[in-house]
Amino acid sequence: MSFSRRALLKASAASAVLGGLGAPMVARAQAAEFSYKYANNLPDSHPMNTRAKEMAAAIKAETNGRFELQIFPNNQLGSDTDMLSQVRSGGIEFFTLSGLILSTLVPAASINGIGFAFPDYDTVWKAMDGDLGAHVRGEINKAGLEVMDKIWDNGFRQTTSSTRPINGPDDFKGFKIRVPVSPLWTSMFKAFDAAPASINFSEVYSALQTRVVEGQENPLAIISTAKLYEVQKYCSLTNHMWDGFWFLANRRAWQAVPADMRAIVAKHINAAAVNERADVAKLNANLQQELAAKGLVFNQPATAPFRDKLKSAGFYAEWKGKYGEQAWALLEKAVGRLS
Ligand code: X2X
Repeated sequence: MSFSRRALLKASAASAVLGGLGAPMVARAQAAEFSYKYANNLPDSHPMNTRAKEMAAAIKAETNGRFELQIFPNNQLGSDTDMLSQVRSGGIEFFTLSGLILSTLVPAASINGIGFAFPDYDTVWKAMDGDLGAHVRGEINKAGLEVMDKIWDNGFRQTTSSTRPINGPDDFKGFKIRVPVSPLWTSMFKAFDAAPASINFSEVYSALQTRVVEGQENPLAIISTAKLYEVQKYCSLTNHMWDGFWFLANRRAWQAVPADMRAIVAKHINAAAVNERADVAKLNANLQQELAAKGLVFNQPATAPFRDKLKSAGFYAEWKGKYGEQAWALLEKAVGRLS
């Protein structure tokens, strides 16, 4: 009895001291009503994550701490394939994913990745903020996921290699190239007679380092922030497709947020997307020199021979058939005739 009483007194004395120090902090740091996870596959230093941090702070401020966003960059919560199933089940609430990879669930979502469709960023944003993007978002919704209005930029993709530069479509013959997990990517590099291997981004650096594959393709902002230049020698500015990330949300989690708070969250996410687009476009325009200084050897092949090769391989006709007349017409309205 007396022993436990003394222990109790000691314990309460200790908690009084702790309480005295801790109380004001506890009063300030109120637990958020909603604490949602946002996961992605890109390094912490990529503009996607720097803008996401700003956006999380803005959301917290405008909701008076009621909505908290926890960011998990760099495949911390798994590969894209893992994270896609987690956002569907509700294990994570938010996830950014390339439309091309999302096409394993929503076939229409890869349409912006059709080879050599987009000539420049102006055309991209007009289409993706316009009818083509609206069509894709509608299909994402039908598949049971929520998606924010503004797509985030990944960029125009370039081809890197440890073995040889790509000067024209013939150099792709037999080329062992990593592609993301997506039927469109595989189809396009098969049309070039390359040997594409589907590998999640989380495994790309090591696949290049161990030479499981010779090359890969990504925008300069990723080649730089993911340090792929450390394990690649050549960078061919093929600009073969434009790729972007849809900001996805688990439907149940999204609808659990009151409408007024949802509007605040969506506003800041979409604003961050627009800022991220500017950051990435700037990086993609300016990184060549920096990467060359790190040892990458650059070349810029002409586009027409690649396009001709895809045409003669039946690539455009095949994908027009898959997406259907209506979706293909939206793409051609934005970029001009392809097939
Ligand atoms: O996996 C890739 O190459 C990346 C990072 O560009 C995408 O998310 C599509």
